Amino acid sequence: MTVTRGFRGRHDRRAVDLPPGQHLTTGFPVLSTGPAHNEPTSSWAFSIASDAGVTRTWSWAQMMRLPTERITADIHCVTRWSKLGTTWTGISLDVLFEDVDVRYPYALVRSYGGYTTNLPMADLTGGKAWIAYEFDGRPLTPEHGGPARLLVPHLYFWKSAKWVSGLSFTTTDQPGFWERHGYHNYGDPWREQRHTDD
Ligand SMILES: Nc1nc2c(c(=O)[nH]1)N[C@H]1C(S)=C(S)[C@@H](COP(=O)(O)O)O[C@H]1N2
Ligand SMILES: [Mo]
Repeated sequence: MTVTRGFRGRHDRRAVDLPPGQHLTTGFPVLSTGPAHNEPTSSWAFSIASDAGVTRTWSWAQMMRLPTERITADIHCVTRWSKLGTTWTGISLDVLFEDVDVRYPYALVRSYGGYTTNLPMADLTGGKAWIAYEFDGRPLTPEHGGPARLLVPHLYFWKSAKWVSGLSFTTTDQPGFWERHGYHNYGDPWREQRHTDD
């Protein structure tokens, strides 16, 4: 099928913008392995650790004083729904990494409740990943990861850890929860990296 780019309207992005095997959803499905683990902002903290010990911790108040960005991104769940043009407010991980030694090849991201997911550092830097705390102009709801979640929209959405609490730099790649349970280690939706051997 041919789509003339000039004729693409807001509601006609399907053919060109959907990764293989995905379909559009207008809702916002909730996918979690268990109950929501939203931490009150009074006790919420985000910490970056390395094998040299805890490197940096930000309280909610400290995090909210950092420069924020409005992000518009398409999101793709491995269960085949995609949502185009979602809007978020968040803090780029580049901001958090400014005064941290980031000379590590991988990170293991962790969440309140124990969820983990692994990413190469190259996918968390360079304007590709955020700590998101607003969706569609409103505070992130608990079921979608509030008060804050990781947002890495260029990879399948399981990499976007809800109720995020921090990350650890690692020298070797340490698979996270879904990566140990049959999902692909990297998860590029455009290459359909859904399962371990895809
Ligand atoms: N902490 C945590 N983060 C998580 C999950 C989870 O179970 N726990 N599920 C992942 C999966 S598989 C997907 S598709 C998205 C779903 O996000 P949503 O519920 O906001 O749509 O969150 C990801 N982040
Ligand atoms: Mo998912």
